Amino acid sequence: AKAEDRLKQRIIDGDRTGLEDDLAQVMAEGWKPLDIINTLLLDGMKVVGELFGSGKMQLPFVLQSAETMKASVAFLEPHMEKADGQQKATMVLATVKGDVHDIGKNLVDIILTNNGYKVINIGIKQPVAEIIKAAKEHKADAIGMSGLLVKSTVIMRENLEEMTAAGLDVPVLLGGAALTRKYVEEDCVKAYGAGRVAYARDAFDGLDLMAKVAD
Ligand code: B1M
Repeated sequence: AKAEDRLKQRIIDGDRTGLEDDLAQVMAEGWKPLDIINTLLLDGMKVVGELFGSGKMQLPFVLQSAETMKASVAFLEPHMEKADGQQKATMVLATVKGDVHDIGKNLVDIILTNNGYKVINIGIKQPVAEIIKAAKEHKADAIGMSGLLVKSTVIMRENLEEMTAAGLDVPVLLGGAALTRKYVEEDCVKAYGAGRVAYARDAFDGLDLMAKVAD
């Protein structure tokens, strides 16, 4: 098989032996690190999600796939193009309470950081109080909340209600597989206010939105 196909299969199989050689080979063939992630690796992760969702793959194997994804991103990250110049604006970024999924969140971190933003990544399972605290402490220009579980979409709306109650006036970006644009633009906007909360379909969408709110 070609290194491209092997990489996708490595994510599905959670197979890390020789991973770096394949990544290096694909880069030598002219692939850009972010394109490797967005096409080859995320294609593999999509298959993992389907197998997991249909009961054909068990959790420990999904974890191996996630670890392979993380190792790949860590290997590719130093090879990504970086904008120079001063830091443009600050985002406090978290995966919401009760949710451990962080691959998408960490991609958002990498892409914003490489484009000159300062990202305060406070991690997974973050209660809203921690997000608000960090936003105040770091004088955030934006807050990013990620979450992949259906449950997390409800938590996000509740968080927005609490942020409103706390008098917070920081634009919020929401992202994650279980969200829909409709849910964000209808329910979440009701909880936090029009023009203050936006839906990011993927990490690049997040970058565009960050540029709009912060520059
Ligand atoms: Co979980 N899991 N998982 N899981 N897992 C999903 C989400 C699921 C859809 C799988 C399925 O059933 N098909 C399902 C959710 C079902 C639901 O809620 N309806 C699910 C489940 C059920 C669970 C557990 C409950 C399983 C269990 O314990 N029985 C459990 C939950 C634990 C918890 O959170 N409390 C669990 C655990 C895990 C692992 C730990 C094994 C592992 C996560 C490891 C980790 O992240 N460190 C895992 C994985 C890997 C997945 C799938 C297979 C892949 C997720 C992923 O990393 N995708 C996932 C299937 C799926 O998503 N369809 C699944 C790649 C990543 C880059 O995509 O994070 O969506 P994503 O990010 C995208 C966009 O969404 C967006 O940008 C990225 C692309 O550029 N984005 C943002 C995300 N956040 C953003 C923020 C932004 C902007 C854009 O701005 C702020």
